[in-house]
Amino acid sequence: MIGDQLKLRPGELVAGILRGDHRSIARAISAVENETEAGRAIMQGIHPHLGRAHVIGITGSPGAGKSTLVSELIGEFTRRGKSVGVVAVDPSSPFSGGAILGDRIRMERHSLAERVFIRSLASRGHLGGLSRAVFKVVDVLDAAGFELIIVETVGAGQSEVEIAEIADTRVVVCPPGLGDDVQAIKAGILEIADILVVSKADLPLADKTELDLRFMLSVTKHAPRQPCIVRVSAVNGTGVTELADAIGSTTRSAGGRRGSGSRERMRRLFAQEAGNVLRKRLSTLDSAALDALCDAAARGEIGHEDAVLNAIRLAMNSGS
Ligand SMILES: Nc1nc2c(ncn2[C@@H]2O[C@H](COP(=O)(O)OP(=O)(O)O)[C@@H](O)[C@H]2O)c(=O)[nH]1
Ligand SMILES: [Mg+2]
Repeated sequence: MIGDQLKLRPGELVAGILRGDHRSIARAISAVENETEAGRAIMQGIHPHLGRAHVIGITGSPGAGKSTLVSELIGEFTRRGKSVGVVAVDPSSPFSGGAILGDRIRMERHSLAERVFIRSLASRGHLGGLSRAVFKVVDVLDAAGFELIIVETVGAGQSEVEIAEIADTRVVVCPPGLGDDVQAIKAGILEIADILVVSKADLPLADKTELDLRFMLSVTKHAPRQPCIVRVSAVNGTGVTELADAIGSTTRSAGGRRGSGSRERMRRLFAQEAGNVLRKRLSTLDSAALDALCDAAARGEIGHEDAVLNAIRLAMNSGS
């Protein structure tokens, strides 16, 4: 039966991942993304094989030129003999650089196709769930032996924080013509960025964007890290080499997911996950004590905050 043949065998998939087999990788990603039993077994199986990849986060507003940049970087890194995994999280345009990339892969035939793996993840409008999925997909690609893993996400509030948690190197893409937006986003990006890319450097306003960024950096010299600025134009084919060099020189510098920053990252992940676990337990818990607590809260007999803490205690003691 076809159904039987397609059935996921975690052990075989793990072996396939470790061999770098693309079909196994794709199927394993689906399993871990959907949080199936097989997915959990796969994550356990690959656990001893993690921590080798250099993870690069690329973030910026929609249309900033991220996917185009990813495409250029794939070309540059593979020319340097590297293997590259890509995870694109972009609800608006699921890897719009795909066309360019498809052409390139067709041009260079098998060799490149084997050393590059691209996966788009749909945003589920659920930040915790999404970042969890991205962590896992990055781990699968890491276990598969990709030397560089690029994560493309739309930078908007929370997701900038997410990328800081995932990546060893954080690249923030700043397209020309942001105007006052540069000011608006500066607080967030300066804290997380290792590299600021002025994208679409062929456009006239790119000079102004670069000046704005340089000014921002000059007034925040006390910041713990000073990001570097690289101008890139996909149209003119300039700046990609410099960007790849800059990425290379940041390897494992400032913490990253396996470095000194990992304790903080785990703590934030726990805080996020704890909410999910509690929410699930509380909404499914069958408990007379909880019913009584809800009634008491509804009648105003117990303060809201106390009621919530009591509910959490009930959920914790219910075990599972
Ligand atoms: N002029 C110019 N346009 C670019 C450049 N890079 C990307 N674009 C265009 O910007 C638009 C958005 O690019 P895309 O890579 O999909 O941005 P993303 O949404 O950040 O992934 C597309 O129409 C690209 O053709 C560049 O270097 N110069
Ligand atoms: Mg994109």
